[in-house]
Amino acid sequence: MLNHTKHYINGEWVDSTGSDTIEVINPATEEVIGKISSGTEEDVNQAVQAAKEAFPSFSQMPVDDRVKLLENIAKEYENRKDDLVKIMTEELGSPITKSEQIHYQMGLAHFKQAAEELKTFQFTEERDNSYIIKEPIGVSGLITPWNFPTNQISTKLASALAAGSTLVVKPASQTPFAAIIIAEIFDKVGVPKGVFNLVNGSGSVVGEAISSHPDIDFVSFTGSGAVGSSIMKNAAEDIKNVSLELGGKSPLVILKDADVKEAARTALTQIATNTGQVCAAATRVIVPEEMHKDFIQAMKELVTEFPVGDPQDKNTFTGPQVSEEQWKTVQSYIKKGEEEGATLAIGGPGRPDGIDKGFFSKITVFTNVQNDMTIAQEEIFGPVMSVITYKVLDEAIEIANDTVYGLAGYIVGNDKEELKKVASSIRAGQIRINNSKSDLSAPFGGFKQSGIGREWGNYGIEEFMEPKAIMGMPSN
Ligand code: TAP
Repeated sequence: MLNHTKHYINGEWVDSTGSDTIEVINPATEEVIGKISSGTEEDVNQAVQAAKEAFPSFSQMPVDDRVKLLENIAKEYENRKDDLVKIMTEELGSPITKSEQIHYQMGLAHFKQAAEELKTFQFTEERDNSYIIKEPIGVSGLITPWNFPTNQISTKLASALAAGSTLVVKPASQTPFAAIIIAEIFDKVGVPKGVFNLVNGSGSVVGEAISSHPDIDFVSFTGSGAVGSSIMKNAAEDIKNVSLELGGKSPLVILKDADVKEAARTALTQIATNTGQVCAAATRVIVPEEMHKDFIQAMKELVTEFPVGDPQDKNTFTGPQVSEEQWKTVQSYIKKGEEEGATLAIGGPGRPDGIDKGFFSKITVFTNVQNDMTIAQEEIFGPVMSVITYKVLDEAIEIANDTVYGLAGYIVGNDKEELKKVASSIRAGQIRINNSKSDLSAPFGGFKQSGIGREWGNYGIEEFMEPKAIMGMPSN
């Protein structure tokens, strides 16, 4: 049992001012694996005070020293690889190979990327009659979700440190242990006291206390739209800056000249990765009418490449949903899809055959989906795909954009003009063509209800800064 009932405040592990705890459950076994403190408003006040006191000095830390700090964090993160991989397999239920290849690696990459960005980051700019300085924004509150425990937290932490801002972080209560390891890493490398503070606890107490705290200048949040909206309302009270990375219902447009098998594999990978618990996942697949039959057939043949099961098994591709609540949500959407008249082509309700414990869903594909059905409009956050057909490309683009979200878009095909047309027409923050690999120096974030602001690379660092314009500065 992992009992971590302390918070990390002002460079020390300290007891909570409250005595309540929150249990953490392994979603594959349904067993309790540990507990954390259910932090209080007073804990947040202490953490904010520490971050506020640390700000004047940390914001002046020379850039070279901040680069060194980020590099040292990356090195120590590598030293903790086994611990991070193990804990994300247990607390999230991520298959062990994916915990390493995706979760561990992405967490590391953001620290390395921020160090590189900082080496060339333009902190000043001269214009005709003004001198512009980018300054750290101040005390920042970071609130992160459970779906990528290291990635979500490290992109924010790396950007905040690179910018020279100090912070208070609250990780998701379902996956707090990876964040605790990151706190241990920060402690080990000697991040100056008060710069980084971690308060565990529920969103309704600790998260609320962060988003409404008068001494927090900026809140960077990743998670659901509903919570994002409530954070924005709290932040509006004292005109705090916010950055929101919210949900998605991203389209995958398959062009008529695409290889059917490649398209089918791409589509399945999108919903099977991280059990569909990916904000940028393509969950609406828009396929030419004449390709539909072959496409579904190809997916039926390929689905065995994505085994669902024990996260400790190296051959597993897809683990359980993170929690019973999330499993029930996914199941209710599958039921809703059937009720609304979509046709089940693969999977369906309940656990996969042979599994009788854990929050496992089947990889599920619906066909005959109309884009106005609930399963095509709402974020399910599970391994569930809606396949929608189109006759002409303009119709595919219209369907792709017919959503309140705009986080990402995907295209499979070869015709250059068509690829360009679709890429420029989808209203979303990131477009990926033919399984192109990720680029952590490029901005990540959403149009429309997918959010406000951008993470990753220099765009992420800018979020933790304010520009200041100075006019009339004597030249010497
Ligand atoms: P949220 O409820 O949005 O939780 C995300 C983070 O916000 C967690 O740290 C949570 O704390 C905290 N939080 C909850 N209520 C808060 C409040 N009133 N004020 C401030 N912070 C608060 O997401 P979830 O429940 O984990 O998942 C629900 C749905 O959100 C999913 O089904 C999915 O659609 C979406 N989601 C999206 C993303 C991304 S990356 N866009 C990630 C996760 C989930 P606790 O953990 O203590 O509740």
